[in-house]
Amino acid sequence: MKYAQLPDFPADFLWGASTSAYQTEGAWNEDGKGPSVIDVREEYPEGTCDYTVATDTYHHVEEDVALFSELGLKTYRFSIAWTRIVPDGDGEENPAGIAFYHRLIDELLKYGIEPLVTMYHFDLPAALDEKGGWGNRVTIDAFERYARILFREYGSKVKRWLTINEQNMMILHGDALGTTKLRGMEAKKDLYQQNHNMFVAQARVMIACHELFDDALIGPAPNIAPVYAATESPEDVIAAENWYAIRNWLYLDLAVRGEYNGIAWGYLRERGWEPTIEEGDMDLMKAAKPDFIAFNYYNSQTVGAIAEGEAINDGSGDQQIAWGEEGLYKAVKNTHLEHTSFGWTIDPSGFRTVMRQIWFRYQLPMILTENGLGEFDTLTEDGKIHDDYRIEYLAKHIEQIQYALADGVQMIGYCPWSAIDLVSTHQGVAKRYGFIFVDRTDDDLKSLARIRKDSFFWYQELIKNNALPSA
Ligand code: BGP
Repeated sequence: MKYAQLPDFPADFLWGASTSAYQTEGAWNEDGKGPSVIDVREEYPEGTCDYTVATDTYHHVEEDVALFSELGLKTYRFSIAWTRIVPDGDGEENPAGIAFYHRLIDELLKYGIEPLVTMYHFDLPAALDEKGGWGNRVTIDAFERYARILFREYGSKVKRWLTINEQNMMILHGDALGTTKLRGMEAKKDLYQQNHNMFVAQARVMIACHELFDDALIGPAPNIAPVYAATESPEDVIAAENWYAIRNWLYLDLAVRGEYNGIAWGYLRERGWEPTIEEGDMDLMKAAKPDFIAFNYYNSQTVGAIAEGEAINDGSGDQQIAWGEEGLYKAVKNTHLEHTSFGWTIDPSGFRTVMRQIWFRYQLPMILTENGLGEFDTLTEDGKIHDDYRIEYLAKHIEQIQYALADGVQMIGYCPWSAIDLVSTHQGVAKRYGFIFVDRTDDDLKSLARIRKDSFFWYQELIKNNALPSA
């Protein structure tokens, strides 16, 4: 459906930008920080760097926040490294790490930028991982304790919290992200136990947040992708619905309604992967209520039914990771969509689809916490980065928010990935997302100078006018 006129963005719309700790901070072992599962990772895709220096934001706090202010951000979404606060996950607190985030938050508040804080973005403390990670319920207690330290320290300054970033990606693609040592299908039972335990931990933290503060808001932050059926064949439609439920709704149904999605549960039961649910777990999840839904959107997925013994297709993978699963679905190439240089589908209208679906399913305000274009950027001789392709990508997605607003959806903010260049999770530094270029490559740290890209000035104008600049 088209509209003759699209609504304006609400006056208080939260224009922001996102990052995560391990992809930007560097200083991986400074000032008492303990190692996370990311830091102890042994393998990286060929030609990509590790995360030891990253964007070195740890040593550029004032400079970077001044740039975010110049950009006009209303909010900045970043994550706190659990291992800076509690280096081994559940032992002594680290005052230097706690002080670092006070400095960052104070700097943001100085410029009137609202901190939007992710408590956990893939970087589980390595010491907890050694004790069984999320498979061990000790980690639930450790996460609640860590969250309560964050509330104690930053609760008077931070009013919007995100619990766990992309729990579904950690469960579905943990080996690719380096977030779990488990490999292969035989590990799935353990993974779904970890999944359950993470939900219990999240529920405890949401309840604690509401008990401690009257004015703080908290929500989950999964990655949500629409799943299209490859054809009008009823089998393909069912395959798409199944994958939709297992990839997306499992995570939001538990976080919002405190219920296991029926299709996802059927899948787990059929394979013998149901988690052990302890007494009180489901009551706790029912009692925990998020105030909003944050979600990350990059692309859509197109799937079809898979015949017995059929090879898994490599048509159009989920973020280039998931291609299908025996007895469940196969990925199919969507010939209607273009791809980025890194092979991810580009699908702005899929963004509208998920905004509508999430809203009409849960009726909670929504904020987009990641969306963006990973591309090779070139620093040209004029000392600039002419990333018109990124501007086009963002403009097309932002326009979809206006369509969704016209559809009656309550979108309250948009925080694209990423505020500044960082180390990508799968493809190193060469794959850039930021509004601000950072002068380094995968094998040469160079000057680490910050340079405003063309998209920086474009987004700055957009925020100033609270409207898309005319093309
Ligand atoms: C999301 C993660 C981010 C970020 C992004 C882009 O899954 O939450 O941390 O990495 O994907 O992915 P990539 O860096 O692999 O291009």
